[in-house]
Amino acid sequence: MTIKEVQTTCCYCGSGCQLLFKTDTKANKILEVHPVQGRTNDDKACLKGWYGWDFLNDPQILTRRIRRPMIRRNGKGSPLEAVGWDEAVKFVAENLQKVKDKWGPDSIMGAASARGPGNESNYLMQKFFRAVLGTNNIDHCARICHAASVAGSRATIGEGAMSLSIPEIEDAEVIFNIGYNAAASHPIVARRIVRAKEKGAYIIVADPRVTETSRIGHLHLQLKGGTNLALTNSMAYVIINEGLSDTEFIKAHTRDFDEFKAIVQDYPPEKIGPIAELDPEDIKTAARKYAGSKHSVILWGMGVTQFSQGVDVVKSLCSLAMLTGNFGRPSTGTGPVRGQNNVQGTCDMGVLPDVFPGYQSVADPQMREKFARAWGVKSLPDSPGLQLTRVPERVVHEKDPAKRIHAYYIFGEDPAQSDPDLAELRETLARIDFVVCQDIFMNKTTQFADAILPATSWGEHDGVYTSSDRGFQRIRKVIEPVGDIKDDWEIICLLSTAMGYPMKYKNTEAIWNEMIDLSPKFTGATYEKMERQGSVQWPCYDKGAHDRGTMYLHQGGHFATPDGIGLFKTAHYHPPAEVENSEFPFTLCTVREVGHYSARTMTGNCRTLRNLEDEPGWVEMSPRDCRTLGVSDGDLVKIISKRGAVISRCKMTERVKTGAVYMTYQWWVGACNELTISCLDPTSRTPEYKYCAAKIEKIDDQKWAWHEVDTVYSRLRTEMGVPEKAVIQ
Ligand SMILES: Nc1nc2c(c(=O)[nH]1)N[C@H]1C(S)=C(S)[C@@H](COP(=O)(O)OP(=O)(O)OC[C@H]3O[C@@H](n4cnc5c(=O)[nH]c(N)nc54)[C@H](O)[C@@H]3O)O[C@H]1N2
Ligand SMILES: Nc1nc2c(c(=O)[nH]1)N[C@H]1C(S)=C(S)[C@@H](COP(=O)(O)OP(=O)(O)OC[C@H]3O[C@@H](n4cnc5c(=O)[nH]c(N)nc54)[C@H](O)[C@@H]3O)O[C@H]1N2
Ligand code: SF4
Ligand SMILES: [Mo]
Repeated sequence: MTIKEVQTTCCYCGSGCQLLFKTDTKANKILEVHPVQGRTNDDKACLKGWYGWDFLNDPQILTRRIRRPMIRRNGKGSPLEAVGWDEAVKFVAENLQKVKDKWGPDSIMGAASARGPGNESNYLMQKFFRAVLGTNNIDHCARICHAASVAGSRATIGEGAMSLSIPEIEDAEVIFNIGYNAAASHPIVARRIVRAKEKGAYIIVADPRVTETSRIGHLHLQLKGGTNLALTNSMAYVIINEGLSDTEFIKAHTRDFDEFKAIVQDYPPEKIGPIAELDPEDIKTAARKYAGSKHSVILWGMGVTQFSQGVDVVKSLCSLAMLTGNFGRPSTGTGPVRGQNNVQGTCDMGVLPDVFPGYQSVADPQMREKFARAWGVKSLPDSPGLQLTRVPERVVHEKDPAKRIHAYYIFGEDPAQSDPDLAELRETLARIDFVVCQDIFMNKTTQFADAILPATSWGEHDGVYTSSDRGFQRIRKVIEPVGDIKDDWEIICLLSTAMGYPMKYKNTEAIWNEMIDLSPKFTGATYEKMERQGSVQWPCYDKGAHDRGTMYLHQGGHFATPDGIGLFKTAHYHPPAEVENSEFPFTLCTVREVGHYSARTMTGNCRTLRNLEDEPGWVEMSPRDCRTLGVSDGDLVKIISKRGAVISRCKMTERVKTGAVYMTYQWWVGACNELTISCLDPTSRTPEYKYCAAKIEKIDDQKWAWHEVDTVYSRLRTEMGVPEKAVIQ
């Protein structure tokens, strides 16, 4: 047996934990995995770091790895046939060209991947879209995630990323944790919050549920879902009217304070208490504590961004930090803690409709010229492209065929599981002329694919991920890929070459070097520096060893806006789009659980994680609601919204308020996105996943219901092509 040790970065959340793999190279098998020292994780990992790599063994529990390219040679309705790479690449290139010739470049949409592939493949994906296809219609899951944080932060403080680093959290004196359940979503970040508490920090948690994170807190603001802006405006009211604001900071570093002040004057705690279902005294305590330190940190997540008013809340949070002078020093500032392992990186690479790599605007003629010259093309498209949440609008709801999306290249995302209002999404995918999926697993979206391009997975290729706190870290090949599959970046090169724009790179480092030379903020972050330091946080401008990167942003109150001045902004609160009513009396909110991850192709195929939890998931309900409906813990119930219905298990818990129910979006049978609403924030176009109206029905015949669940589960597995019984038990 030849044993090899390889260190790599975890492929799940943005905490960026470092893992050491021991493999038997002869047998091409992983023998052992354990966390090792890293900048963000010390030497710790959560259960997904320890057990979340088993999908590499392809045990075929929920779905299976794709091992060969597949195409529907005779068009929609014909079967998927396994083919060689030459034929698959030719098929995709010809079909994309056909759509481009007939309907123009903007009739093609691309979704890239914040998961396994890494920064280099994403850089090439946006280059392919812009330079070869000629459109800015390229986006990724940040849209349905932290896009509101990017938009709201850039409008106020000029930079969309976390201003501080994960390790700095533990030296904060006050942590205001809003709409963020770190204990389930980023356990390694939660550990820093616990450490801060141990060191004496005061922890405030604003969440309508009792969570493992709220249990860390000293003060739990158990607000009504959807009332964040009422709360944050009210906190600003208290800070201003009690003379707790940092007037010197405001004068020296900000603008538009008066407009901000005028809006928040409508939000006295006594008036907001009943709206947000909070004790006015608790709002005052939160405001006083937050304003009482120069090491106050705000951490937020999806409970802020996944609302139709998400951008406004982000602006108000950045304004709270400016109001109290909480920027520009260690252990202070704002933390939109990015979700996926490489969602920060996929944004960094310009996989967004409005920016090139390094956040350089596509609307800026100088930037277009720079990239056009570097990429050897005459010109690049100048108008910002389409956001991926608007694809249904441009397919199902678009009357004019000339304005429709006719081709969709989906690379490492599963919209048919993770986008809102799945019935509408399925109709959208079915109506698009040509759909390409590039993935490692068969998923719900591949069923709609006209061509499937199989890629190597994390663990089977090299590259760089960006952790939530702007840290570039290497990922490394651990085992050899099995099957006729290729690295994502190689697949994009083949397609590009077939479409008349030859792309050739020796390895991921060659791609990385091209990218950093075009992106001033990243120029200093060479592979060599990452190797030496372990992690390089951007901005890092200079390749020299003296530039080690940047731990925190906005040093000395100098913001990332063009003139360095921060802008105060907020808005008036309004309720979510679809509120509870007599027909649908419950509010449905959709969240995460610790052991499973996003669309679950990966954790659903890890034996230990599958054994912890399986279909059809759970719906959290208050004991009072359970009594009223006559259902018990563990019963299957039907959850219904205007858009669909699903079956899931009732989890009776004191942790949720009466009238509010919660599902996690990990389940394929109990798929909550059958129910969610596709209402979007007008600026960030992020869906309101956290709030819609629903009703719950008791199911009298539980035996029938279990049979139904089993039938759907088995049908789904058959559609994925997995055998009746898992291959490896
Ligand atoms: N109801 C509800 N829905 C939600 C949310 C919610 O809170 N509620 N949250 C939303 C959020 S924040 C997000 S980020 C999205 C996530 O939604 P998705 O991005 O759709 O989910 P993932 O499971 O991350 O799916 C990624 C896909 O990438 C594939 N993949 C993994 N590694 C590789 C690789 O190396 N190469 C290739 N080619 N493919 C790979 C996986 O097999 C999988 O099919 O879900 C959103 N959906
Ligand atoms: N185990 C696991 N970890 C993950 C993921 C996963 O799927 N599984 N996904 C990753 C991804 S893509 C992301 S983006 C992150 C997201 O991580 P989080 O932001 O923690 O995600 P959620 O659990 O969706 O939402 C956070 C909290 O918001 C609360 N909330 C709901 N409505 C409101 C409201 O009106 N106001 C306030 N203040 N709070 C509200 C919910 O009760 C929930 O506890 O997690 C990442 N980590
Ligand atoms: S905290 Fe996130 S990065 Fe760390 S081991 Fe868990 S899933 Fe992986
Ligand atoms: Mo996310």
